[in-house]
Amino acid sequence: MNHAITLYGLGPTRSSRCQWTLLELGLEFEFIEDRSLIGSDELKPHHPQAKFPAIVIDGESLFESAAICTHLCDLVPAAGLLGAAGTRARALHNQWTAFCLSEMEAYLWHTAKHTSFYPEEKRVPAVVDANSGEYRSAAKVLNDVLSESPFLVDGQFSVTDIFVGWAVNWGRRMGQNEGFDNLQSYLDRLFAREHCTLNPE
Ligand SMILES: N[C@@H](CCC(=O)N[C@@H](CS)C(=O)NCC(=O)O)C(=O)O
Repeated sequence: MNHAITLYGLGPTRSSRCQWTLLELGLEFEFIEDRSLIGSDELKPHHPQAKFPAIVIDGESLFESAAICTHLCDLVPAAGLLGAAGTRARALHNQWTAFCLSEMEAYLWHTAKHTSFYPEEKRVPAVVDANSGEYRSAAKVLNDVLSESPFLVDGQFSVTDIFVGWAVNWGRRMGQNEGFDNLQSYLDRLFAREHCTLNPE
């Protein structure tokens, strides 16, 4: 089935999760990459906070990268990137995306805000160490799981790895993955994929 798809995003930001998912699924899409749309009235009909990513599928808007990637995979079940609703594979996908967002990515984002995004007067340096401890506690969980399996769900690549891999790579880029060798091997497996959109720098 053909869909009219427009993705709003920018380079290796969280929109790259959606871009990678679309490429893996073989779906055609228009990619609007325009930094000036962040915070704009033009983007608000698609994302109420005018952030990236946002997507429009057959005229319907959707935001939040986890919701977008999961929905895209539901549109193309034959691609095998996501277990069907009600299966153990889908439950594990839900588990790891929730874990990734709440136990890992939130702490990286908080640190990024307090080290570079916020104006100096709003930054609280004390949060950085606390955030690092929280992130690394969760990263250790993944590092242990990945000693048993190359990927997070049923031992094979899935959209869960596109999603979680982005946060693990952000942790690496922020110097937070030291000592977690399985996370680096995991990223190397992801970097090797043809459609990978993770920032390797
Ligand atoms: N939880 C959201 C995060 C969205 C988000 O914060 N996106 C960033 C880019 S990666 C953004 O647009 N930031 C601009 C801002 O915060 O004003 C998701 O996963 O889609």
